[in-house]
Amino acid sequence: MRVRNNSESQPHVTTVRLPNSRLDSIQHDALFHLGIDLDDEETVSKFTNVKFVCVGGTASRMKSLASTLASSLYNIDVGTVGFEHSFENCRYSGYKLGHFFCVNHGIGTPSLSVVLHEVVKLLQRAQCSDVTLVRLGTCGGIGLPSGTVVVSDGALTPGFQPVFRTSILGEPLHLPVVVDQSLVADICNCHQPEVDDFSVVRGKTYCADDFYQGQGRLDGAICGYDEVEQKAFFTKLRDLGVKNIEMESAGLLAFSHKCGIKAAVVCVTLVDRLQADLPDAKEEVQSYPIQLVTKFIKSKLNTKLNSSNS
Ligand code: R2B
Repeated sequence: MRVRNNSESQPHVTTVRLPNSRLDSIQHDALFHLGIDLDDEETVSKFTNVKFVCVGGTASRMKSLASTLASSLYNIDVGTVGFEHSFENCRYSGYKLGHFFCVNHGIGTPSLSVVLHEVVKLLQRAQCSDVTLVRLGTCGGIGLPSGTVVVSDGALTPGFQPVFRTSILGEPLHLPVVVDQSLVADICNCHQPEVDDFSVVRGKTYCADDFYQGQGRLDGAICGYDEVEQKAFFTKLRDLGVKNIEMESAGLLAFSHKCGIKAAVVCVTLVDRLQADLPDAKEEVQSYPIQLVTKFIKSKLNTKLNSSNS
């Protein structure tokens, strides 16, 4: 990302600048899965003021988040919210209003990476600046009751290393997982234990590449281990400081670091994996990351608006 400092007296403005210089010379480009033509200046310009991109697995959770943000940031009644741009197609759904853009990513890093490529290309084309990306997800906890919110301060992948394993031209490619610890602290600080119905913890996340064997479940269609080996896996994770298991954190943190965009992962536990394999949490726990991240975005936007007015 290139840092543009417009004048000595103004704060640094960090404009999205992706590490692919070829993008500048492509004649016609479109975002195939978002259904956006990058030559459509009217649509692209609607995204220029985006400061927060929120992603999460399901379209319904992202719509619920977008409605909550519209109401909380802009006092728009949840029932009447009209987005400046939205799409709901068979792959992904997205909702843009004011400073936020919410989009779902499906399950796992392959699905996530497709949408991330297209979202960050849109941010660059729209000349967005000072963007923060947050994943709001679900996960299994390690020794945490269902409904606990975990803010990731690291992510490990199979092999127990902080690297995202992907491929390039048929060869393995390992990208480092880098976490912005001040962003983690800022999000955690928005928790109000006296008001909120949920607990927040920070810790490492184990990013698996499968929901069943990859996460040590005994109830998959195939299972090549027993209860003792399952327990040893969880003990190892716990000893490494892992608080939760999901399937996207490492990809999101490594990809956004490579693109120079600040990012964080906030997930709610649906089951304590030391007790059970099957998620057992109430539906309402899915609102907990939404509540926490809404407070975070609101506080950051207030700070930005106050500093630009002073
Ligand atoms: C958590 O929940 C999903 C699987 O049910 C997956 O996206 C994840 O990481």
